Amino acid sequence: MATFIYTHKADCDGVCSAAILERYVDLENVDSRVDFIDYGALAQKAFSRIEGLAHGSEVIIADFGCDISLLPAAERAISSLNKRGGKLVWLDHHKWDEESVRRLSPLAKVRLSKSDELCGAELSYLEYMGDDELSRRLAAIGRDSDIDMWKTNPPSPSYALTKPLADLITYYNYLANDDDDKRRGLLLSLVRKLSDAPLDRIVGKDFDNPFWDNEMQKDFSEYKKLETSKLEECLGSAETFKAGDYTFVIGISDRVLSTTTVGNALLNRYNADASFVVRETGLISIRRSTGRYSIKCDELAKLFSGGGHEYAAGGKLGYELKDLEAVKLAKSEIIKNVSTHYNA
Ligand SMILES: [Mn+2]
Repeated sequence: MATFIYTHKADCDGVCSAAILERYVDLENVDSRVDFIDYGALAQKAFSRIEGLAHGSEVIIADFGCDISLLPAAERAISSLNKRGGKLVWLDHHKWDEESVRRLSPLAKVRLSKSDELCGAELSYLEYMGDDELSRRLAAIGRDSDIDMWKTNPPSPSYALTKPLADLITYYNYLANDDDDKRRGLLLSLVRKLSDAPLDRIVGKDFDNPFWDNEMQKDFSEYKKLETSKLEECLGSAETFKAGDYTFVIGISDRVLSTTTVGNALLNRYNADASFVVRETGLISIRRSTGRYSIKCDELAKLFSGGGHEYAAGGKLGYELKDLEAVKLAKSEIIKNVSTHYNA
């Protein structure tokens, strides 16, 4: 019997969820495997693995949501797991559609929170490690990154570790590119360092020296150099437009940059009310400026077949930005859709 843990690959909340759950399986002294999940192919892969797990396996998914596109694979995987005496616990704070909640709730222990109530790491901490101080602090980092840090502009994180940790996660995803095993290796080393971390470094306020580990420090410096040059490139070529009573800004972002970082940098540089960060893959991240509660990012994301939170959301264009023509088309499409939305 073993426990299989899947958490969202993309950010501090997912990685801190994994670190907390890693502490749980260590404490319970059970065999375990930590892996990372994301929307699309990675989730399909995870569900087909879960479908074939050995008798009595336990699965925990944290900080990752189900939607209608994943539902058939998820349902099949959990049913098959249950038939073989296994069980699945799913902890999340993304917005689920009703159909997914209705069909998965009888099959698994599904614990959902509102997006800004409890993050994935907090749900993991409360469910499994309620007595553990380090887990409580790791959960606070997840919360800082997902919910609290971006409430002020510019962001002033409560923990020195949050922002550099978010950057390292972005960097490792970048280095791995599409190599799932490489990504797992890089992120897992981070998870192990966090689950074993000295408590005073997790809660530390040393913003100049947040890391306690040479490898983390070295990787972080390399990331910073790359980030600076790519961010300047993006800010320099950004475009603003007005719709409704608002000023919007569009930036084309290299995938090494975290969309959160770029979004906030664009909002600051152009004093805009909301930002559209477009990646080469055609994915769009939408973020509003502090206090612009009247802008609903999830509503704007729907214009691009997406969704998310009111304060931040994402969608897609449906094509890649391979050349300047595609970039031009992307910008004009965003301007047109958003203008139509506010004039309707
Ligand atoms: Mn989260």
